[in-house]
Amino acid sequence: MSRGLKIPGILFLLLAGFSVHAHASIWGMPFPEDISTNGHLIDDVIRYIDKVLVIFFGAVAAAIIYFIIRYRSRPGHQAVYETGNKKVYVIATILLGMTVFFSIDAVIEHMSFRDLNGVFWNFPQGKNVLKIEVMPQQFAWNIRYAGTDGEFATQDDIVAPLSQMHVPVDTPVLLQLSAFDVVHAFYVPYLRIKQDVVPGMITTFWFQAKKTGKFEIACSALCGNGHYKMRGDLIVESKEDFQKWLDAQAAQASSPDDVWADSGPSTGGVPKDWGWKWQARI
Ligand SMILES: [Cu+2]
Repeated sequence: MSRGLKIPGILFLLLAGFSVHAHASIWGMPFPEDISTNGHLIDDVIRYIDKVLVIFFGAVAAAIIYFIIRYRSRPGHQAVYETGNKKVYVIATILLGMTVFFSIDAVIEHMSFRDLNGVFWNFPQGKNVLKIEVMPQQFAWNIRYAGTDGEFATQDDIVAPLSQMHVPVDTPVLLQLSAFDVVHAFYVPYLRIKQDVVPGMITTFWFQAKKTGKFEIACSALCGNGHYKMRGDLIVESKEDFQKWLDAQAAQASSPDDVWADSGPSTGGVPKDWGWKWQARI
């Protein structure tokens, strides 16, 4: 191999190695189990991005290999200075750019907005929807259910044990979240859900779990030096078990003060805005 080929060759092998490694980890290792009714939509987008990027990367890599071999330096060949501004090059570049844009960006945009408008922003309504309010703080999840009156910010609100979210299986769950201190993000890989939680603002999303069990809630926004331990449990249980648990919590009648975490910088007790009137969504 001539000296001129060594560096691009090594670079190519390195890039190819990284790429194979990255894609093997998507194709070779299964995603976490999808326990939600809508998670497959997210997986579809990820798989599409992965496939189309492999195709483009393969095409670019093959072209580079072809050109470095075809036009390598060798006796009797003179390099040609080419500015690349001939009309045909300009058109070829625009066409290539459009191919990439329409096969990657436009498709992903289409898939995303189809799923957002059809499913993720299409919040469930009706009596069987379970509503939960969540206020994360450094470094725990405060979780609240409406009491028997079905209203939040009233005396009979039920505050769950810290970072423990119980939900019934096969039931739409609608969450409203607002952060106490800094930006956190509510992340449940098994549900394919990741939602930013911002101070002074209420964000909303919904999910429906189709399998019982205990699943990790993680904070996925770097929120301070205890970020790594900001974990919670999502406990999906039968409707009967959930009702039993909720009744037991109501019977304990723990005040929000008993539950509010004081693990970060002193929080000064339960903030006034913990437990808000449920925000109607348009
Ligand atoms: Cu956090």
